[in-house]
Amino acid sequence: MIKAIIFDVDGTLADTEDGHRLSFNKAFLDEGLDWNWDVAMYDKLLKVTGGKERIKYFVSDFLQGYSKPADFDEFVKKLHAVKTLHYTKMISAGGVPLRPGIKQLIEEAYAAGITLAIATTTTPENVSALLEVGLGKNWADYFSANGCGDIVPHKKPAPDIYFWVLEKLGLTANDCIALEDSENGLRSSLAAGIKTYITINHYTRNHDFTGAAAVFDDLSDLNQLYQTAGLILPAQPA
Ligand code: XBP
Ligand code: MG
Repeated sequence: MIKAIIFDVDGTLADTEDGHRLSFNKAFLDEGLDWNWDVAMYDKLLKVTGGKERIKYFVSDFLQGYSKPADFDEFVKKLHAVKTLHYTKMISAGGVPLRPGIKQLIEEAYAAGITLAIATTTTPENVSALLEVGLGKNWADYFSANGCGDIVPHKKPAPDIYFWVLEKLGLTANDCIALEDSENGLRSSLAAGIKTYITINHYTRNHDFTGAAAVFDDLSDLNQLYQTAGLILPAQPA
């Protein structure tokens, strides 16, 4: 019997990555940098999770002739903080809705007594902004653990964030299922031994989902997930 559902955030709860991309570009502008990530570039950069790590990846692998400022780590931290301000402002203004079926799944699973948790690479501020809009100001009440960003030393595809959540919940991997959208996310949850269901998006549709329990376009028909995962939850109207 599944005791808990662990949710990834970006790309899974909501299609947020273009919101992130536009926020990075606004931060570059604010900081006087002539960098601009279009969809094609961002698609490449999504190979690396974590906004700070992604900026460093861009500088090391895609920028020619750029001389790093003296305290590069501080520079990246500040740039990422500016980006997060832009992103939370955009999300709080209702910029990005939850994906189909997500709100209903969270409400039905919570009502059925299934433990819910979050395991994400993004920052806690970004999670709060997204779920305050999507689930209301008491959104945190749904979740027994909220594993975000820098709380663990190694981000996805490392399993750290999923191990952190399992520890917090006091559950084993076999008690849980995970919902993810990307190859990095799947590798992370599988490395933690957690059965994982995928919903794809335009950035991840061609990723390698070997090992996933199932791959769905989205959760607009929750019965697909309920039946495949063996979740006994209110049936959807036929
Ligand atoms: C996706 C990520 C994040 C976001 C950007 O997280 O890798 O880095 O792309 O957010 P997940 P930050 O799919 O694990 O939710 O700039 O806050 O990292
Ligand atoms: Mg994701």
